[in-house]
Amino acid sequence: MSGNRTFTMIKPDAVKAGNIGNILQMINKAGFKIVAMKYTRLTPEAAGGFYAVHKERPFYGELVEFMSSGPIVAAILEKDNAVEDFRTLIGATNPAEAAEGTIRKLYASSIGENAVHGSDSDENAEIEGDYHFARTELFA
Ligand code: FUP
Repeated sequence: MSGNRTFTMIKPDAVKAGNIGNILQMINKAGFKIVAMKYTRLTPEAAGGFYAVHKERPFYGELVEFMSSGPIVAAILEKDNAVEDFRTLIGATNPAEAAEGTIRKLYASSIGENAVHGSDSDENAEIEGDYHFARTELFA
């Protein structure tokens, strides 16, 4: 059975562009309930730890730099089939390939600066939610 929680971040590009409100409205309209949320800024260490799975990838350095470049909004969302439905709402990693009407199609500018994060499994949703909401010592 699929779980009912996922984890998201509104990334620095979308915060900087003034799209927090637009994105939260899309999330609510799609039927997700916000069960935890904070406006914060990741240190490079915190961003690096979050994306540790990508450590060996060529884009890791840029990803860490970007994710710690400005404030973000982190949130835990609740809905039946949350992980899959949220991935559908945000669209493909690369906005050029994202479906019409998705958050990334509307608000992302590139594969690196792609407006939002969404967990890719129930297991990662729990790990990522805990990372942001149970490890406050990582944040400034
Ligand atoms: P997603 O699950 O859609 O967020 O995508 P991935 O887990 O594959 O990638 C995580 C983040 O790494 C992306 F949001 C942006 C960055 N990335 C790049 O910068 N370049 C790439 O080629 C792939 C991912």
